[in-house]
Amino acid sequence: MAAVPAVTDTSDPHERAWNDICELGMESNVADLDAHGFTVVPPELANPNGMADRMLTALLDIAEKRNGERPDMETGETHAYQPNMLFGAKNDRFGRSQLKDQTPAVATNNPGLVDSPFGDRMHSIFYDDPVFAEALMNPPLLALVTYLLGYSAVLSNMGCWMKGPNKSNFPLHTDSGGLPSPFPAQAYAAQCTYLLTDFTRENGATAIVPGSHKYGRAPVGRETILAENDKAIPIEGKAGSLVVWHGNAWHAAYNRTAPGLRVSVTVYFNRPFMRPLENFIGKIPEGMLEEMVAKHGPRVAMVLQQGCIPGYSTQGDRVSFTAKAEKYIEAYEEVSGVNTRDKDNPFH
Ligand SMILES: O=C(O)CCC(=O)C(=O)O
Ligand SMILES: [Fe+2]
Repeated sequence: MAAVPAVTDTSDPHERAWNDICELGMESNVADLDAHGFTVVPPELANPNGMADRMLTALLDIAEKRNGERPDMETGETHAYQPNMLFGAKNDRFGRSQLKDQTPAVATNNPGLVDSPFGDRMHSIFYDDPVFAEALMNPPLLALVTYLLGYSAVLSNMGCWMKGPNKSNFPLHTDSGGLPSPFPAQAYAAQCTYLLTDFTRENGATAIVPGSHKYGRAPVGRETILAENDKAIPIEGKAGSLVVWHGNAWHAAYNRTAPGLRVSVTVYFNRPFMRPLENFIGKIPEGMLEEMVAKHGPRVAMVLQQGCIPGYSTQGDRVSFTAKAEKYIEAYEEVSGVNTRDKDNPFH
């Protein structure tokens, strides 16, 4: 039984966020987030209507289309021991035509970094299948994101990680969205990871240092070496689980020693004044936004950055960008009763 029960007056955004958590029975996930900086939501809650399997199928199709080869889930041969390449770029195997002027994705001064720590990273997947909008608007995910970042949280990017057997750990880092240390205590970013295959140490699970969201800074130098941090633990969970962590938490990934593939989708959020990794303003195909709003409600437009005003370069742009954003903000506020303009309130 939570010390503060669900409330009926939901005009206060903090109380409203807590109400959402209680209605979903996710009080212990919030306790995990506060105490340890991360939480695992089990498939019973995180995976409605076989959503994880539908995402996996969509991603295998996307990979086949983009790379000309269907990923080998059983052996992981298609993704094994890939070279360490730039995050945004593709390597020799994944997207051969894009192979040009590449630099390593993560610093090579990290001992043991002899191959790619993440295999294939597939970016900009959102438009390829409607299952990704469903995953974005999944109530348990949004309840935790709202708890961390408020009702005005926006999607920074959504992408897939597909990793076969490899030798390199992914180094420890934070997802604090480029904030310099020391960090403010409250979250400015949150990472949500859908596990589409089982995560175990052998399967190359994400690693986390419990409680590190309270360190107030990012790891530097040798602190980034996973093998040297005896406080790091694997985040283990069944396919269909959802892992959420506070942007300030120190995390990494273990190398995969087992055959097969580790597949996950990350849904990364930040506060609305931060520059997102992926740009959704003016990019969503005609009719798709309206369809999503009809299906998921007006918050989907806000989450997809439509309430944000992009950088302008003319007087006219400033005026028309603002008017456009206002339209989405008003529609959301009218239906939800949430006031997202109260910028001093961390839960706004
Ligand atoms: O591959 C992993 O599990 C680590 C991923 C990561 O750093 C992230 O999702 O922010
Ligand atoms: Fe990360």
